[in-house]
Amino acid sequence: MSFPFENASNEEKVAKIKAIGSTHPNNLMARHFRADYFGFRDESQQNRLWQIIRTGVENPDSQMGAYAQNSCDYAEFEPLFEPMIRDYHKIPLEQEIRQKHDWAAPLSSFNLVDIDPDLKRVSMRVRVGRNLADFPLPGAMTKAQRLEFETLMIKAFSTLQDDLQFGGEYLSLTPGLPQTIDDETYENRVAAHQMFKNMEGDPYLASGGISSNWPFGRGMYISNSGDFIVWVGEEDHLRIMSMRQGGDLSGLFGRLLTGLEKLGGLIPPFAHSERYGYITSCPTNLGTAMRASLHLFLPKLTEGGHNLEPAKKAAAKFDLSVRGAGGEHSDAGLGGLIDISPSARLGVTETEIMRKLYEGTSALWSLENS
Ligand code: DAR
Repeated sequence: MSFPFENASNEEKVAKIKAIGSTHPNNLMARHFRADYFGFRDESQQNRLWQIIRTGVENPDSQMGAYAQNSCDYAEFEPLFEPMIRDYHKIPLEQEIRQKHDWAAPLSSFNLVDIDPDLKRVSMRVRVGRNLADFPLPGAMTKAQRLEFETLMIKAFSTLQDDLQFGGEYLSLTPGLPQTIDDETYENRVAAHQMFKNMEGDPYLASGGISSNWPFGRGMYISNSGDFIVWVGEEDHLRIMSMRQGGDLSGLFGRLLTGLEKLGGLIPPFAHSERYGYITSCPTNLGTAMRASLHLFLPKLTEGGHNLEPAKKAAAKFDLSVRGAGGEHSDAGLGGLIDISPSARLGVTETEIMRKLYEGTSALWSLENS
């Protein structure tokens, strides 16, 4: 039976969190939680605090263990969030947290074929998370707010779909809309790695309220060219991404930036702070809110695809994270196909992320072929 947190006393709540911290030392919420957090806050703030940390209490194996519920939470609950953010993003106490943005990649293009002509058909993807300042974050949205948000995005997409470079269509999961797709179409789009998976199956998101009211207010815009996609209503309000085969990382980033600027001109402002950059549900995504990744066949560094650990260990030296080609919590694919991505999101710029991906790929490719 799950811990009856809502009815527990402050002392019982603190004891539970400390117990998680001792059995799951990597749960950053439990690691940094302070006993007085429940003490000095009024009841409404205590309820908000519980909604923020609930995911880390109900899922002790969490990596971060907290999801912001409103854009203001990072400021209002700073004593809780800052130590977790510094720990995860490896920002020492003496270094000020002040996110900078820079997409201006140097003239020399980052093209993987410069590393090896064999890398001419690599699957690359770069995405950014964005949330509108005018709405609660996904964990705290009501069904009505999710539908209101989707209606706002459908209006913006009705303009974007006439754009020469980004024309496309919006596919909705909300029942009863003109854009609603059937289950088969949805499953096909998921299998094609275009649409996001059913979020109800993710216990971390469920505890954080992020998958509530599924599938209402969820959908995807895809350009006719298929290389520009916007997820609506996933872990953040929007996940805006460019995905291509090939090696031209600079072209991929340029495509995303142009699409992001066009879409941004059609909708209200994004939630952003001087300190934390673009505000996201999960503290792991703050800053650039960017995840740039590519799929590489590394049979040697994955022991034929049976063990991610050697690849993870090698990649960590270049500030890269490794996951299976099937996404978060998946294993290596056939032939040792893995997904590599720079770990840093906060305290680095967009261009630095692109450079880390390029240079890290070069280093791993050399190790694989040495
Ligand atoms: N389950 C969350 C995931 C953290 C990072 N991944 C995200 N945000 N998709 C955890 O705290 O482990």
